[in-house]
Amino acid sequence: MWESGIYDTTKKGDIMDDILKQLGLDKETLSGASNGASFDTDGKIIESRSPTDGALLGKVRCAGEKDFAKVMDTAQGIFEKWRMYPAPKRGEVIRLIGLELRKHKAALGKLVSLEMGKILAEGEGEVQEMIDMADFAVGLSRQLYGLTMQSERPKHRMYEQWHPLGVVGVISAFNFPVAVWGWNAFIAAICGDVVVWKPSSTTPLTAIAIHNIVDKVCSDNSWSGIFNLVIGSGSTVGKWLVEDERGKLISATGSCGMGHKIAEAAAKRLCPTILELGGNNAIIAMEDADMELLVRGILFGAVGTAGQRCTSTRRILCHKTIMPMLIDRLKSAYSQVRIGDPVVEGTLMGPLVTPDAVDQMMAALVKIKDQGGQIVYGGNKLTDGDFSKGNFVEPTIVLVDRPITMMQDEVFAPILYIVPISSVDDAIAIHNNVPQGLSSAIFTQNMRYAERFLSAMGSDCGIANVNIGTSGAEIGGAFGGQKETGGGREAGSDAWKAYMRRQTCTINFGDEFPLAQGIRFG
Ligand code: UN1
Repeated sequence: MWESGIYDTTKKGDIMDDILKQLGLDKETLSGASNGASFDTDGKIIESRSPTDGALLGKVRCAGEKDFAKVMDTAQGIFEKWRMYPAPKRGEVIRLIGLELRKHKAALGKLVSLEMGKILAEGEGEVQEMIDMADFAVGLSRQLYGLTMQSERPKHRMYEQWHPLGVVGVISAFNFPVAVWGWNAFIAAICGDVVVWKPSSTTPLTAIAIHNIVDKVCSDNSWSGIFNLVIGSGSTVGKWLVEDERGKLISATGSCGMGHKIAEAAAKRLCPTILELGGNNAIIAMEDADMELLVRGILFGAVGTAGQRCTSTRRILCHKTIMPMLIDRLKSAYSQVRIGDPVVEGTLMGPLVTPDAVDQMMAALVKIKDQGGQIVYGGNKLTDGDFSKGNFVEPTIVLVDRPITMMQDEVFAPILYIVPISSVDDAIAIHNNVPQGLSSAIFTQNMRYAERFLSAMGSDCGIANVNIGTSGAEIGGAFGGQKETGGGREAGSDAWKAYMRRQTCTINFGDEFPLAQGIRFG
């Protein structure tokens, strides 16, 4: 619950009030567990603090165990009706949600920026990503196609159809507090599923705002309860959600460590999962790369969102002939990055999400230096003046002669390694030699290099780009990756199939009883 009078006396309080007003929300009506759930007194209170200056943005009461059970019961009840509502009509509800989100794009973008720390343009971009997803889902609601097969038996017809799964649990991360929920929730909803969302406890206010906007549209259309929200930690609410038999699919975004735990718990009850976990994304820069595009691709990929995307560029595998030039260009570009309050126009890089994230980056840099990494740009916390209360760091470039052990890990911070390579084969071997497999890119004008990179002997990632960076994917494609990234696919293409169950149907319209494989029986 956003309790009244809890805001700091700083300007953050005014911004929050303004956002609340624009979103048409009042502080008292918001809670950490919603749809039919009243508070269980054991729901813990958590705080949401601005990563920019530590100001208190709001307090939220988490869902207690009884709240959670109520939400799951309600969700299950709604599912039994929603699954029989025609898919194109389900799409109509999502269309109305898309319209409502458009109205609130600026305010929601600002709330994301305020609570998570990404710059305003990226905060709004994320809301746009959710709107795009709504549009995509509306179209898809008329295209949940199944195939018709030719039966080997006379007067038999065979086809497959897709039915909803049931209650779908969505566990989202702090770094995309809005868009990733949209990828899952809107697809699940047009598929006829009902969604229970556990957002990151670091960004509860954003989740509450989205939930209220979306649920209002649903209740205006007599469908309240398609989207549900349960706030709390991974070890309580997250665990309940993954283990609850009523959940028929768990879609989770987060670290590889978190993914392992979820996969094990879900596997115990044979519940399918969609896992979108860590990345360790590289750009291969060949000797003929268009420098202008390359530098822009690296800058957006490595510095954007302060290196806190799962698609962030972490490694540059650079042809040795262009390495000195690239380093010079990058240093100059990095020195022009304006670091500061993400809500202020013109800022290019905001803070890291928590003080812990800063500590983790600094600890990683110590190990990187121990392993022979040479910091050629950045490497420090920013602590002076305006930076003193926030989680600010310098974007950092590290040179290594050859890959070091630390390069196997995903550090969720703006650390970029540059490694020399001498051929495309050399680059691809280094590229694939990490546990994760999310996103990848090559910058080249040589079609042989590009096609080699895209071939089955090339990048082993779920996303492979040419002359585009590793981050900033469009929603139309299926999003996700291989190896420790978890193998799940979300958003576009035919990712919807994971949110439905496939049924193969065979109909005999003759008066004989032929068996498949020509078997004669009795
Ligand atoms: C994430 O960081 O979890 O491709 C998602 C991108 C965004 C999504 C990132 N569209 O960078």
